[in-house]
Amino acid sequence: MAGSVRRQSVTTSAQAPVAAPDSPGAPRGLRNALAALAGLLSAAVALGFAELTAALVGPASSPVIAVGDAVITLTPEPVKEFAIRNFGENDKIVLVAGTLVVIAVYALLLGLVALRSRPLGILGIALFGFVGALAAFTRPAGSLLDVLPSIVGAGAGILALLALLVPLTAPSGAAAAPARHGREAPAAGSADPAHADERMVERLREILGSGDRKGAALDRRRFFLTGGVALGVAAVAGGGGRLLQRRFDVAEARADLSLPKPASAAAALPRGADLSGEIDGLTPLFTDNREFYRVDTAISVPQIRPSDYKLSLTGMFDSPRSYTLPELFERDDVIERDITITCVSNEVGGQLAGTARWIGIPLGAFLRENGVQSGSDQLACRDVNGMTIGAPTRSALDVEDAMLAFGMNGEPLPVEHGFPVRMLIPGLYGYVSACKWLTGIEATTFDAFDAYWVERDWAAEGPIKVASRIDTPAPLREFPAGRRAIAGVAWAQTRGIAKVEVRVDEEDWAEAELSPEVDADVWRQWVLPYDFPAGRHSITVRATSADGEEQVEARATPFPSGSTGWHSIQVVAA
Ligand SMILES: Nc1nc2c(c(=O)[nH]1)N[C@H]1C(S)=C(S)[C@@H](COP(=O)(O)O)O[C@H]1N2
Ligand SMILES: [Mo]
Repeated sequence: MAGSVRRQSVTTSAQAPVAAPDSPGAPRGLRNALAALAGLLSAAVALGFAELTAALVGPASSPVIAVGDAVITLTPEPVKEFAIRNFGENDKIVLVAGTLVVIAVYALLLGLVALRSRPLGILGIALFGFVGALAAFTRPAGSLLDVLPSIVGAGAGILALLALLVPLTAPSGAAAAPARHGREAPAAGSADPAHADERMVERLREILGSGDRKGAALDRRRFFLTGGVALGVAAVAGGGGRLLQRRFDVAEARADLSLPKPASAAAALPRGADLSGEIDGLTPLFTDNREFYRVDTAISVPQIRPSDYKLSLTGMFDSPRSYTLPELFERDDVIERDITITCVSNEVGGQLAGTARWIGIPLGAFLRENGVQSGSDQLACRDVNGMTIGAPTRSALDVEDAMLAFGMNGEPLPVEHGFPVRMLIPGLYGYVSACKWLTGIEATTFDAFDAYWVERDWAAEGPIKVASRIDTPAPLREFPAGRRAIAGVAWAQTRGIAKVEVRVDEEDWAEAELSPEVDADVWRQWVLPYDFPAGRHSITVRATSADGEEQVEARATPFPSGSTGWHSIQVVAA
């Protein structure tokens, strides 16, 4: 038999086995495909064990979440804005999906590399674990323990990879042996103590050596068996891990909480305060909690147990202290207020604004009580993950109805909206006033400290701009010619809206009817019935605040201090 260098020969232990013509040599394409699949399965096992470990350490230590968080932190502002603009509330789902796709591609390549060099394959998974560990550890609230899921995951991934490569690179002799010896004996050599060393070396080479040797046999059956086991283990570990992570969920604790009765209730709504019942497509006066826009940097929503909650005051206070949730709930100055909040990232005509009835305690009184010092011009607000939002101390003290809120539309704050406590300062964009999951307020100065968004070049102070938006008709809609309502909302928190004007095509501006004012901090709906002749029309809206500021016509992007421009849409009457 040509080229049949048998392994029995002691002298060949250092030689690479050479293809035996009768060995079941596998097509190269198939071996590569299976190696790539081995990479993918190993990644699944790694992620599965990481999730399982994260169930012990905490959800934020999961490498996918931690890497996603790191990506958010490191992403340049224009890209982030693009994501908020195009994916809106789904930006985090897109990010996690994107992270998983990158991991999958990496894993496929890693499988191919590992087929050629196992050490390189192992290194590849170790690197993958290192990135996860680094991301988890360097989170603002990260600890050394947070590296554990990545390390355990990488270890499990390496074992899975090695196990999956064995059937792809079984030495040809082994596979061919039974045929040659004509007996059922995969263990032919192992019973013989004389060959024990040789077997060891062989095993070692099998596990660590270059797998892509010519003629290595491919044991498909064993590969799919091992692969099936790997997939099952990954699913059980990952699924179980996710399930166990639910023990961190605070949904139940939130449901068990009852809000204090406010000492000062919201003012009664004026008659006909909400016009949305009469006009299809008009934004309701109050936004349902479930419909409320959400903007934050948290991939996994922070879960704070009410019993663990502590709000710490630090920095330039005369008598700083910390507060538990009952200490806040039991105060006798609890207020209930209707307030519209808006995001600096809102585009002209955008949806990043909402109105709720909030319950909380007055921020100004709270700060004074703790002796906030006159030298402080910034409050560095920290959430439970260490995210920072810098609010001007002046506004926190002086803006009427600025509050530490714990109730939203009759319920404890929804977890996504900052449970159990967030800050609200009417008239400022959320990124400088509305810190959710608030656990720390440090009285400091703008000179001494740049908060998260300011570090990313957003304006340090963020007063909201006068804005108005057309809700109906919807842009680019075709509707029957004739009379129909043009309607929408307008806001200028703390000042109030005095006037909304609408222009159709090149006609004069016409003043819209406004819904009764609920509060200067609440948006106003506006309506203008209009007779549309058949044809194409453009509709433009602009608002004026009660202190006489007209909405700015010039277009500006949200970055760095909020968009400006009149909202204008095209419609067709047929
Ligand atoms: N902890 C924390 N609070 C945060 C943010 C955040 O990323 N983290 N985003 C802010 C921004 S930019 C806005 S516009 C508001 C949005 O509040 P909402 O999600 O309840 O609508 O929350 C603010 N509070
Ligand atoms: Mo925002």
